[in-house]
Amino acid sequence: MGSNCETESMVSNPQERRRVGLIYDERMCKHSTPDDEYHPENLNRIKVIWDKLHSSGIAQRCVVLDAKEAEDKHIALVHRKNHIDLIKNISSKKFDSKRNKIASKFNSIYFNGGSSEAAYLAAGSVIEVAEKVAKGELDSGFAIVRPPGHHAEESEPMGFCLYNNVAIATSFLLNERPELGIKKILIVDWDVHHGNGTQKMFWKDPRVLFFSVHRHEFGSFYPGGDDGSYTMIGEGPGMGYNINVPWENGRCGDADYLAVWDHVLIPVAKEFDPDMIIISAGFDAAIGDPLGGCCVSPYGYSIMLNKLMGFAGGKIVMALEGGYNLDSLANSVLACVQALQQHKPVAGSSEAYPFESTWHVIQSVRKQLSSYWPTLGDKIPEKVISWKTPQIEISSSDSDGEHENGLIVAEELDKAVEDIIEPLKNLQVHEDCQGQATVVSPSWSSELSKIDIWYATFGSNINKSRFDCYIEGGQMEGMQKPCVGSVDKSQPKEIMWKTFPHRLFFARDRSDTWGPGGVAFLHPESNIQEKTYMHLYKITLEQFNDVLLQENASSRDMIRPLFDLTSLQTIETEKCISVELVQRGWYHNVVYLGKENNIPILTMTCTLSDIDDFKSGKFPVNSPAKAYANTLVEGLVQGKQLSKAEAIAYIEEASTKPL
Ligand code: X5A
Ligand code: ZN
Repeated sequence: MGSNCETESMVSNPQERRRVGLIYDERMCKHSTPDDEYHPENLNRIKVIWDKLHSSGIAQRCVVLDAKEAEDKHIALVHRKNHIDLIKNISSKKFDSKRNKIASKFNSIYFNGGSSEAAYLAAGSVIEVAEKVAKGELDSGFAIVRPPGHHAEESEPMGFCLYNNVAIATSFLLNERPELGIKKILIVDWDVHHGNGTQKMFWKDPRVLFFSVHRHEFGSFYPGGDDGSYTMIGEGPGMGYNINVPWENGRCGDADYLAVWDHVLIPVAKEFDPDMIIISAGFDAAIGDPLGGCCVSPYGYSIMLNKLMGFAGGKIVMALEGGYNLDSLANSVLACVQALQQHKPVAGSSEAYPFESTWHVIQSVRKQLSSYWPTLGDKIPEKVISWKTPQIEISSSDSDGEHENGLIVAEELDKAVEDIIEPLKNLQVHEDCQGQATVVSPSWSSELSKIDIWYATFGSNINKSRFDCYIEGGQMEGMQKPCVGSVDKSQPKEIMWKTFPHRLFFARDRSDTWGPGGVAFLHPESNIQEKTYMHLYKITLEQFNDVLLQENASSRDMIRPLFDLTSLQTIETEKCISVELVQRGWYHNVVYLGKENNIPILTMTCTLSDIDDFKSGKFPVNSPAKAYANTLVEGLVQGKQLSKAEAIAYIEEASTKPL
């Protein structure tokens, strides 16, 4: 029964670093959208991971393996011939003219000349790492691959996935390398999306326990439908060997994932006793991911991983799936590789406790599967479920990385709560809800509505009536279409003018709102030679998010918040934060301009790299459209900052002086 204990060698020398394999190959960067238009699943994902592992010195302590292309006969273990033929040939010249049309027939798929090779390398690299781990040449490994795999079905690429890399490697070990003794494989799919492809491939197979935790929202979250429901438990001999944990809402974080680990995955893993664990390691449930809307920290991932390291003699193979916030992605992978090396989580702490819905989901899953996994039939103690204090793990110093019931002892708790609140204390929180309740509030919008910031405007929003359109909705003269406004339509609590030592300039050649002509930008770096007039509005962080959304012409059904409490804390030291979620927007760079009455002053503009592109002529620098320039002049005059002549000269200078 269960191998939830460490091997002799691990116990005798806990300091000893484990042999961790890594695979990365630049050829996987060549898979891209046909005209290189922006796509979240892009080459930078694996590049930033590779860079981070090197700059931190971690890669140098790993075993770096060469990528390999998968063989068709191994791919054929899970994919049909028509699918293999398609992926094999799609990048060839003779498909040049048909490629886009073929891609459009599938769900969320693009192809270019580099797609085939990347797909073969991704699948082959996961096989390579898995085989080396199975042989014992490596303790564990991480295949840093793209395109991802878990949505790919038997005869259909989908959801950015071409070949199902993890399923191919799993079938390879079970069917092609029986001599290596890997008879039972646990697949843990922690990508924020359901692993529909993998689920189907092992639906009736009791040798593979497929576990997926994902946003589901009753079937409305990608890939949608009932496949990801907890009632999908497998069929025939595979019954009970398919476990879905479907989140009912976004914003799930460390506490939710760890509750599922402690009360579903880990107990089942003990009973299943796998010979190897393969992780469909997407990091789109990470904090700040633009698609996922969840908030798992690198620390959280390292604990999840560390708990799994107690099984299968530590034989863990990780394969990259999703993950679209480059910083979170790189930091999360780094934390995982460190955990693999050291068999302990990285340093850190987590705030908050699981959602109530998380306990409901856990209980539904346990009930659904209790006849297959008797341990799930036990009742979860009421005291565990009814916690009203944050459930925090400070660090995992004991050998199996678990605290009793996931709880921490009382004196540690006080300190841990203090650690969480400390950095947030200096933020101004409204009287009606102070302290801890704010920190652990489950609803981001009500949380952010309690925080004030100054939104400093330098473009047409210096004109109060124009700014009102962003809050109340509506259209003013010269605008091509109405604004939707903010959810919270209350007026700014205070308004004032200030100048800042930054360069104002006009670039781009048209905007949806004002038509042809340049749009105002602020150079993100300060320069004492320069002076920009800004109109400051004291609004809530929630309203600021709505303005960010409108300034970047994004739709409201995007996952929010774009800019949260963590961003607010970070920006005071970092000075700028590029908001991943609206990366294509021109104003996605939030810049910190200091404080006024102890409230942070924020604005939004372009990034420093855009400045380079404006300078090089890659993006145009243009004078403002007439209607737009008039709005600015009017704003400055009405705000009593400048006379009409001075305002015209000010705008004129900003639009003509070279960058
Ligand atoms: C691998 C992965 C997400 C697809 C989302 C499509 N795919 N809207 O994260
Ligand atoms: Zn995903």
